[in-house]
Amino acid sequence: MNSEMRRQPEAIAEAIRAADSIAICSHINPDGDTIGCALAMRLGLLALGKKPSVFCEDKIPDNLAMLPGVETFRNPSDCGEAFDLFLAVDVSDPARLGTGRSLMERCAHTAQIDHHPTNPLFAETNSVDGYAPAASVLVYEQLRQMGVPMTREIAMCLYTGMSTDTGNFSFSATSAEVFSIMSELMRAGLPLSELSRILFRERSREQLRLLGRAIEHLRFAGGGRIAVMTLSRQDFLDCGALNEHADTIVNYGLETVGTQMAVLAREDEPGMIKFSLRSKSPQRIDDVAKSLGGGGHPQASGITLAGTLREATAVVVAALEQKLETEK
Ligand SMILES: [Mn+2]
Repeated sequence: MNSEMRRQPEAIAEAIRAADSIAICSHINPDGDTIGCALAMRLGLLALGKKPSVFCEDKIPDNLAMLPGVETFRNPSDCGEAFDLFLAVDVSDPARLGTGRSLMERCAHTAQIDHHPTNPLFAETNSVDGYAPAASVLVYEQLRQMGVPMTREIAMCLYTGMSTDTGNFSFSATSAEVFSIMSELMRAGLPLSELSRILFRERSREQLRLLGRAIEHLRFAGGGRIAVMTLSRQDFLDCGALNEHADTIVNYGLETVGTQMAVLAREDEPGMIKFSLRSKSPQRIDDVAKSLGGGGHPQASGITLAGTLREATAVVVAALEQKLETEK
């Protein structure tokens, strides 16, 4: 981890104070944390009398449609304006900004709030804590630092970010800080049971059909310690499903007793294979992801490789098997 990496809420507050118009940018293939951060920050900045706009290159997942302000997201490539400040949230790398990168280059100043240990600190002002379980934790702290009162709407956004990035408060990075923030969100009127149903106990027909396919294709490698699932372009077509419908399927592989690692290979486009990697703590897979040009967290990483589904999967599975072999 970069030794310059630390939380700097005062420095971010200073950058925000000096700005009027602020572009908040989420990462491509958005998840609950990056969207929750952007929308909580938008509400906080509105409360401070600023002019925030939220950006994301990709479609916002359907299960986040209940979040306040979600309809205000714009594609960075549809925006010709420049802003006083560009603020990236939960973005591990400038490439993950997508077309937000050229928006960033047009803005007078840049800042970011993130929690990925691999973050290269790409903004002028960086508040990055590689140990934080969700970027939403840092956004909470930021809003508090700036004196923004907690509201039910902000609580909905921050809960969404914290709960989704911690596997509904179960991953090893889930900290006491998360629960102390949760108690404040509950006092602000967080509709917990309704939101947790939408986020964790409901899925669309397409998602359920796709899950069936992935489990049908489940096989094991590394002497049973690696669960491998694949989804071809044809599987998506047969299920009437979009790429985003596969987003949490990899976790099912890890639910198999005896597995240490799980991988889901999906053919997002013909010849372009996206891998989701998961492992049970303390087993790590981020080093394998990094060695193949990907990145992420110790127990949750991603890789994209060109090739056929079969060839690319063989490369990733061999790298995971080799890691288990060398750690024996
Ligand atoms: Mn995150």
